[in-house]
Amino acid sequence: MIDLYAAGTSNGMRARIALEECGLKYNWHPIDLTKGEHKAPQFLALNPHGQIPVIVDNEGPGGKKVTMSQSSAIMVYCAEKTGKFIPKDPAKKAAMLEAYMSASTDITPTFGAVNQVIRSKEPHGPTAEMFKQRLKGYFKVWDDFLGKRKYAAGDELTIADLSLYAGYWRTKGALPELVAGMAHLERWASELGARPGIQRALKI
Ligand SMILES: N[C@@H](CCC(=O)N[C@@H](CS)C(=O)NCC(=O)O)C(=O)O
Repeated sequence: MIDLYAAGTSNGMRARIALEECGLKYNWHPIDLTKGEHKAPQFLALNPHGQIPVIVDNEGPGGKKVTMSQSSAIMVYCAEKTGKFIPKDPAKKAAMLEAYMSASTDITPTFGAVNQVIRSKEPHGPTAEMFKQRLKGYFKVWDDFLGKRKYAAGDELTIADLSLYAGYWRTKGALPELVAGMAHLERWASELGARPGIQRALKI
């Protein structure tokens, strides 16, 4: 059994989506960020960065326990453990890696930056706007891509889609204007959002 420590953020949901979609059994341990539970000593023992998500796989490689943070690493770990969502074909895998990194390292950190600026004590409007436009620009490119291919990295559903969906879902919930009017992105998102695994993951 796997233990998942997370909250309903895009990084937290990235880990939960991976577990659900890979069909891995897990215990859900919600971490209340507003109460600072991620800075408590018992949490810092799992991740000294004091950030969610964290998984503890009690039956990791060789039957040994694995403790892991970093939502994108967790996605790869779950996919490799179950043999799902990572293409076997090397060319398709290369496309998947590019798409996956864009979803994980462009979209989510930029959403995080917007959020941090907006929620800061003295929000700086031009900085917030700059990050918002950057995020919208990423989604516009994704909209173009998804007009030409079914899934984020081609004709196969991969962890790039699962990662991108977590970022899309958070952005749509908090800043819907940044993904408005993007028909291809919407077509893709409604297919992903209808998946039972994703629906279970996001029901918190
Ligand atoms: N690179 C990390 C980032 C994790 C992260 O930023 N977690 C946020 C929530 S989405 C968090 O725990 N924030 C609380 C804090 O930093 O104090 C990942 O992908 O998991």
